[in-house]
Amino acid sequence: MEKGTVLLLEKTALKQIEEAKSTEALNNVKNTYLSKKSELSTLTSQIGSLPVEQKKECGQLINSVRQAITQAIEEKMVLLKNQELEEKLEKETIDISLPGKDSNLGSRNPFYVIQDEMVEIFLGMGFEIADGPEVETDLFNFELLNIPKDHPARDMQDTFYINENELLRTHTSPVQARAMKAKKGSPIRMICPGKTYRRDNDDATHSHQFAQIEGLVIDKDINLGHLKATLELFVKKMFGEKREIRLRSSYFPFTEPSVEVDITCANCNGKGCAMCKGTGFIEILGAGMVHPNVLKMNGYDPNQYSGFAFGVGIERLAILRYDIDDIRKIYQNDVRFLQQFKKVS
Ligand code: FA5
Repeated sequence: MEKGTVLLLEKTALKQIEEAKSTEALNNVKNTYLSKKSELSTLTSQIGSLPVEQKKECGQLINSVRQAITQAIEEKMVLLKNQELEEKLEKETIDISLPGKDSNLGSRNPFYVIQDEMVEIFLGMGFEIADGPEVETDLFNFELLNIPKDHPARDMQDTFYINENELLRTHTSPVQARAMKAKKGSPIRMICPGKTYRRDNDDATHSHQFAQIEGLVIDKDINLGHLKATLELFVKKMFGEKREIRLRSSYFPFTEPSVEVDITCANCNGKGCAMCKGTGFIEILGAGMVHPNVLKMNGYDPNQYSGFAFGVGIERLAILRYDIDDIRKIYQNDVRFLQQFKKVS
């Protein structure tokens, strides 16, 4: 075994280690000089066959070369790993001055904007929120509201029947009866927003599914003046101080007297135009004093208690407020329509 060959091997290896530019290249060098198939390993295996006097010297030489190469590789490896990490970190820096991706924010349906606003106004007047089922019984939807089986008023509110006794409620008024039963004869001041259904033909102002907010106040000495003042305040908060209301006599089996409530037309300021069909007013809700029969049927003594109730269509208010020409647009989910309400929602 030539000493010079081993020293040359060391020199070449150290040079290659020094020149290695990446951990990958350095691993290749390591493989070449330190693996089992390397020249150094072959030389080691030949030591056994050398004459005794050379064995020790050659063994020591090969070991020191192996150590030198191993140490040089280890030191260079640390260096290269740090270098590669720094390069990677530099490449991955985030440019925080780049403009972000614009996310397309939606807007609330005008229906919910109006519903929340209405609820807020009534909560401010001290009303509580009550709730009732959309699949209602004939008893609550009609009977307990003074509309018995053969009553002609049922014709005005035909609906979708589940079976003979269950139906999709035609108005939120059944919640009046439910609230009275729950309060068991004590005073009530509640509103109930909710979905209602009718077998109405859909057109610009009618939908087979729509929503109402029911209102009910029962206490001692409640009169029509309380109803008028409450609705007047509601309309002014909703549509502005200039809006006036008008009460027209009407008929509902569950109120006596009954009224339809109109507001002055915003389009013509009450002068009369195409929108209000020349009348200067637009109808928004039905209301009245709770019928003594209804009080009696639901556990209140009409000689001690009186009350008023009203039912207002939410979509009808939404189309009036935003000048929407067709009530069906509220349900069609057309983004071009909905995006117009970004500012208000
Ligand atoms: C009623 O539903 C009564 N329950 C209201 C009431 C409550 C009277 C308490 C007295 C005491 P009416 O059928 O008029 O009444 O409906 C009330 C409101 O619901 C209407 O003024 C209108 O705003 C809305 N409405 C009725 N039918 C539809 C429909 N098909 N599509 C959209 N809105 C409707």
